[in-house]
Amino acid sequence: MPGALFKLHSVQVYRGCARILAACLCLAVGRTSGVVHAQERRDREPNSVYAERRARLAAQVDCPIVLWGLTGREESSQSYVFEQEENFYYLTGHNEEGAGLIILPAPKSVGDAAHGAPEFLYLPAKNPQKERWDGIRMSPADPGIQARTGFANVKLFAEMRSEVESLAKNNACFHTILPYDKELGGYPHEKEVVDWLQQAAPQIKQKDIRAQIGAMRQIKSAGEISFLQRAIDLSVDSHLEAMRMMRPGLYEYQVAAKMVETHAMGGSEAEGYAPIVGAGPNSTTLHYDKLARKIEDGDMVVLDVGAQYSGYSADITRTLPANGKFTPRQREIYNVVLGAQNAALAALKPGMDLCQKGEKSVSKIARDYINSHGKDLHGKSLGQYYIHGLGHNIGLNVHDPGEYCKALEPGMVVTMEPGIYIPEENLGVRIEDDVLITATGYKLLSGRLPRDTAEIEKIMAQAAGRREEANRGKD
Ligand SMILES: [Mn+2]
Repeated sequence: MPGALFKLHSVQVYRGCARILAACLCLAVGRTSGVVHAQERRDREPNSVYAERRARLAAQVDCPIVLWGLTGREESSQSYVFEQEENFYYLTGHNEEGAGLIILPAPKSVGDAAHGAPEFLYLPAKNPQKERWDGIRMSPADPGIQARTGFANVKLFAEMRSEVESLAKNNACFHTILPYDKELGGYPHEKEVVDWLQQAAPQIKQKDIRAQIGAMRQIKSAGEISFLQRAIDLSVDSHLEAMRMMRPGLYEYQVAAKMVETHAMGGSEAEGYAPIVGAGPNSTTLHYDKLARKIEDGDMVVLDVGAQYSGYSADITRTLPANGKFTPRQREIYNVVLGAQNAALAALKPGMDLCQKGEKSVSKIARDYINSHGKDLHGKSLGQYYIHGLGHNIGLNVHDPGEYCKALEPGMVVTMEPGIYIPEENLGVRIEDDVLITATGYKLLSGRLPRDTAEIEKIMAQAAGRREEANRGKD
């Protein structure tokens, strides 16, 4: 078998390729080892990391955990590219359609624990006709599927229901992800899984496992932090590009397009969220996503744009003067927001929280700063124009699971994003950075991107100078 030969004597075979006699063999080896595997765009953590997460979850439950990945039919848009449901991905690293997962509770006796909890990954059957259209997918019959997925038991998805029925005979409950909104059924995927479980095992009580997985997702592994850092670095690059190109006359969508290009060329597989580039009056709309305005001289421009890398999302905002120079009023409001961010950062460490109030609240520190600095046109304090929270966890979702009033812990990654939005003045400012909570304080993961008005003006002036020079060169 060429495959076996390649494995045992790869060096010799490689050298042999130089000889015409062996060329055919090499071609055959190249084809079998290169193309038949399912492909993934994302970088992944080692299988041991996902297995350890499943083991930790198994140790917290008394009933089987039953989950589905997304089917790929959740989205009808023609531009949709499949992305796994986040909790399923967090536990498996599996990013293909139509998978299922069962994790049995960890054995309670010490002797059994060495074997770990039985767990099963369910995958669709191999479908060569479908693969001609959509590409190769993993299936239970693939050679080496256990090593590839990190599961000792990989079965056909069609067998999942009978396993659930059989488990229902010996268990009082199942854990799954229950829909947020019981009245309306929540997201269709969650409702679908719950309905399927209800049909397969009508007598079984369903319990929500969302909070347990959410608590684990809040503390990032070394691998997750490196993916987040990559997403953040690409976003810092795109914000620097935006600073260099920003000028009156451009459309908001042109600035956004450049930023998205920078992310994509750097290996980002998707945006973390729909890009926000809001100029003038649009700078006061928090989630402005129309990108329709022609940027005018004198506009402030809020850019809230972040890349996703291998599933993990950055979340970064800068606010720029369209013409490269802050007016005194723009600078005043900008510096109140910056001062609030710096005050919050100065207090940021484990034990503090993002609660609205209380002794440990960094949110309160930012709000107090805004309320005690600057005024609106009517002499009123500015807190009323700060209409959102100070920060949130980021990770597989740009708004990752987190509890605002829970103490921050080392390994959490959160945003720090105070803002002031004054519609009456067409003046919105938000400054948003991403920070890792460390044992003693924090690390500013987006620290390479300037926040200071003088630094921003300098970068914009240098770029304007280079543009002028280039234009003169054309004459
Ligand atoms: Mn944010």
